[in-house]
Amino acid sequence: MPELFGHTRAHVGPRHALLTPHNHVASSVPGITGATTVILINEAMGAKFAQLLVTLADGGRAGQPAGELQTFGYVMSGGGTLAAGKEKAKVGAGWFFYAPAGQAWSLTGVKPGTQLTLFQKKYVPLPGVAAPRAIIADSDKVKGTPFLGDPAANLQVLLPDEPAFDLAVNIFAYQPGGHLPFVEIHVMEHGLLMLDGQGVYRLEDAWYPVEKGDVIWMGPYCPQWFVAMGKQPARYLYYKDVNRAAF
Ligand code: UGY
Ligand code: MN
Repeated sequence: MPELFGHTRAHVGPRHALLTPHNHVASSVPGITGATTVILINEAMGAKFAQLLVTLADGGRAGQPAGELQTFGYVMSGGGTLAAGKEKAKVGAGWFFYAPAGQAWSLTGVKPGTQLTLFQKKYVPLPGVAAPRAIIADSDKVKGTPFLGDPAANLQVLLPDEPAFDLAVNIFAYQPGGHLPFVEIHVMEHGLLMLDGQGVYRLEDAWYPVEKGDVIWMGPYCPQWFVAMGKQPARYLYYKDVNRAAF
């Protein structure tokens, strides 16, 4: 969508935010070189996690040494060689990885223009439960299920649904006209990237037209609802904190 001079669809508030690609300003992030990196969401916005957008140039590299952060990454376009903990694979568009806290990860040997989004969060261990393992996989191989029985809203859960994980990342695909069945209000936060298509997102008491490339932060208890519009299906990737009642 073109943005009129001096105008933007973006909004940043205490409980939700919408950023469009027209708003992006790059930051330097340790471990990411030969790249344009945008910190889309982090504590400064009010979130308890960070979401980054990384666009790698020829010879660019992204990675971080073992530390207290866990990292989930999803490749939107391009590809390269990914390592996470002891896992290693050649990856392309639609692939994702999970590097637990205490394990290093890297993306090297990239095709110029490779783009990925990262979600990072401090891990909250669960007493008596072993920490999660590293994962590299192709989202095309993850089976989707109709959300609450609705075939117009298909949900792919990318990470294992196990108590060891304190975050989840899913892909929602909606047929045109498909929508969330009700206005959700929940304690979990979301960081969301529109992967395809367009629609209208209700956030608190505002309705936003959204399209591919837009990013949304939904804080705890942010009322939320989505309807897909247009001629093609809409898809979004989203983060949520899970499996911990108090921390
Ligand atoms: O998992 C979720 O909370 C999801 N249904 N929320 C959303 O798509 N905004
Ligand atoms: Mn939700």
